[in-house]
Amino acid sequence: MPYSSGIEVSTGPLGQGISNAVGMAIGEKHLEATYSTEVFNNYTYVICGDGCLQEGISSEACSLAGHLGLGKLIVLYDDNGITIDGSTELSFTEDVLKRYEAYGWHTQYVADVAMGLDDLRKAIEEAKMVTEKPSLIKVKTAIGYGSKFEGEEKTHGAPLGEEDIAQAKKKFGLDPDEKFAVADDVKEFWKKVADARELDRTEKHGVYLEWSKTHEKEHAEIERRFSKDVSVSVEDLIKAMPTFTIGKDKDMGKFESIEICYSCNPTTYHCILHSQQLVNTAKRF
Ligand SMILES: Cc1ncc(C[n+]2csc(CCOP(=O)(O)OP(=O)(O)O)c2C)c(N)n1
Ligand SMILES: [Mg+2]
Repeated sequence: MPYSSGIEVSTGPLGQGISNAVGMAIGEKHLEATYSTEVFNNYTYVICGDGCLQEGISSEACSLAGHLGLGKLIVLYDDNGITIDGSTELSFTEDVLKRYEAYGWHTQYVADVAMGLDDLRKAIEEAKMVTEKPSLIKVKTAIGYGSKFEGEEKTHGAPLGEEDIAQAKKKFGLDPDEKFAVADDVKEFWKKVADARELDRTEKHGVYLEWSKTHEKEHAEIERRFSKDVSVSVEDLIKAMPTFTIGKDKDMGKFESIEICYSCNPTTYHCILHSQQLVNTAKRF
């Protein structure tokens, strides 16, 4: 299994990224519980905005995350008080932290990140200590920080313009005539981060290889999962499925779909299926 120092998912549809993250955190918990906490122990971080938390899909996914107690899921909510159309006062005035608390999440509030990141770092460390609940950290920010339009929806998508960019660069001590430039100290900082991550990745891979020596069966299974080899063709899967006769077999639909899920199970054990209305109403478990 090639160890990765990180997997990033960026999405356009609001609510989708945070919902993906819930799936990724479920995946981590499942692998950890099935194989080893030594080998599988990553965190899933989310940076999301007001729009993501307005979307219905995020409510459903985050409710499940709270129910499952996904302690390694940490969400940073960019509370900038602005969406594409203007102030959040126009359409989003609920108490987000209270809602997430009701979902069973651990919640925190960081009032400022402009003057330093210590409070945010502390909040992330605290979130990591809470192992039984997912964490939401509401972080107060300003959209378009440094622009003349700071705090306004204009900075959401419209170009700031030459003059505004130049004055913002001056404010941050950058040369306004230099374009697409990355300052040396920034490059240096990220080089250090990349080196540390690479070291971490190599160390974790070493732990996995060591563990694999005494867990041959599990090692083979993990390698199979990560090579995306389901070892079965779609044709064979279809052949293994039970057949039903329309009009003869009662409860068509619900009943058959669970039977089909079960017929796939021995070969697709690495898939997590989530279904509704299939247990009691279809008299199956
Ligand atoms: C499902 C979905 N609906 C609508 C949009 C269009 N849209 C793009 S950004 C945005 C507002 C997002 O506001 P927020 O998340 O607060 O971002 P900010 O303006 O603070 O950067 C909307 C409605 C979208 N991308 N996805
Ligand atoms: Mg916003």
